[in-house]
Amino acid sequence: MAYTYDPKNIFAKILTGEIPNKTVLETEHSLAFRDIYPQAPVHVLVIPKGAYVCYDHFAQEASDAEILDFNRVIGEVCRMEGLEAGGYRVISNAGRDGVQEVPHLHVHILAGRPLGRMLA
Ligand code: IU
Repeated sequence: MAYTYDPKNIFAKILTGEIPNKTVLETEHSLAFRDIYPQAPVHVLVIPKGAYVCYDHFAQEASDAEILDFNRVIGEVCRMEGLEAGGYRVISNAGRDGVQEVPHLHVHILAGRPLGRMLA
């Protein structure tokens, strides 16, 4: 499948600095920042800096270094936010059925309240 990345999406603008964000952690290949409409006491989004729409796009085109960094940042944010004891949820919405609003790969890290069976 050919992936079409929209360079004007909101997370692309966050990456260029056009739109401000509350950064939690930034590395060479990834950025973690607080969701502007938090659905839990902790709601952090982690995105790769590269132009990837979703996980399957990332898996196909990203370098090993980008994939390693992205996954490490997810775990590191959980550690930095002190989520080990209470637990957390990591979720990524993709495409139409996944109800993905922003077409730049991101995972949600949710924590700080019982999350029940909610998906995000
Ligand atoms: P989704 O998985 O694509 O549905 O999630 C997009 C998230 O991006 C959603 O939780 C929004 O609150 C969040 N968000 C944001 O943090 N900053 C923004 O400027 C916009 C959306 I627009």
